[in-house]
Amino acid sequence: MTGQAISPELREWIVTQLAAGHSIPSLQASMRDAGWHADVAQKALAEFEPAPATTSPPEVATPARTAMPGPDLSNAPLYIDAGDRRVQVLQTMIHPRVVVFGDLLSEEECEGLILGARQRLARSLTVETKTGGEALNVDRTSDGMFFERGENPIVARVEQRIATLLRWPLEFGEGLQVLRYSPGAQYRPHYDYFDPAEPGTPTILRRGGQRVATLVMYLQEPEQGGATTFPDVGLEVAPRRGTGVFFSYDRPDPATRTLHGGAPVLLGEKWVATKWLREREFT
Ligand code: PD2
Ligand code: ZN
Repeated sequence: MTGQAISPELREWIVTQLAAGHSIPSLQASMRDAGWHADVAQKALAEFEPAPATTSPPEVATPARTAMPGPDLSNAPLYIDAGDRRVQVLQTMIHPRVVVFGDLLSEEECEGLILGARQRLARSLTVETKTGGEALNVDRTSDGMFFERGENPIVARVEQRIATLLRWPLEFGEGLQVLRYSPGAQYRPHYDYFDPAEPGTPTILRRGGQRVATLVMYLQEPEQGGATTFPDVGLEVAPRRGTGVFFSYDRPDPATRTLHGGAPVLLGEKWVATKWLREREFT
């Protein structure tokens, strides 16, 4: 024990010196010169050392959304009341979140959507994230068109059913897209969310934010081929007429494991209607 105490007067002197712009090492030297023991000086000055700088946290990936579209599966139901129709739950997966629905659309609804779309088919355009516009896409060799939201009574009825089933406002959905795949046509594996790294993405996001979920509904089944595939998890959904495959992605990131594609149609024609759901109202 040195017998030298850290008194209130000493503390006050340190505060005054620091306020005058002197550094802690220089105060340590002054104290030593004035006869203070080095360990006492160090202990007294340690009280006034700035807290060590905390290292900034590592950069984190896009945070996951919390509110997401999806059916209520809390009681492991075999059927879900989607308002005007009792829809079957055929298969579910947690990661990625995938739900296959049976009896989602009636034969008449499938026919009606095909009839309304057929005259308006054009070689499919996909939203071109490099520019924010649309472009012919070699990765998709189907023909396609978009309905306006609520464009005709069948479209409006199906959209309301989807909103009820997936518990997501109708207004947050894009217009239904219809695709026709002839033999050989396919949709190579892709993500449906907009790539945040692409320069055109901010423009696209102005209309309702990111896509957060997809529902692909099969309107006409081919004789062979045409499954919707999820290569990351080895899942293939058979394109049975009237059924639909739903999947959601809580961030625009491959970690969602929602890479998916339309396998080549081998025989016959495959028709689908796709509903994409956005974070907010799609205008
Ligand atoms: O038609 C399909 O199976 C399919 C596959 C992948 C449709 C889509 N994506 C889509 O419409 O995004
Ligand atoms: Zn897709």
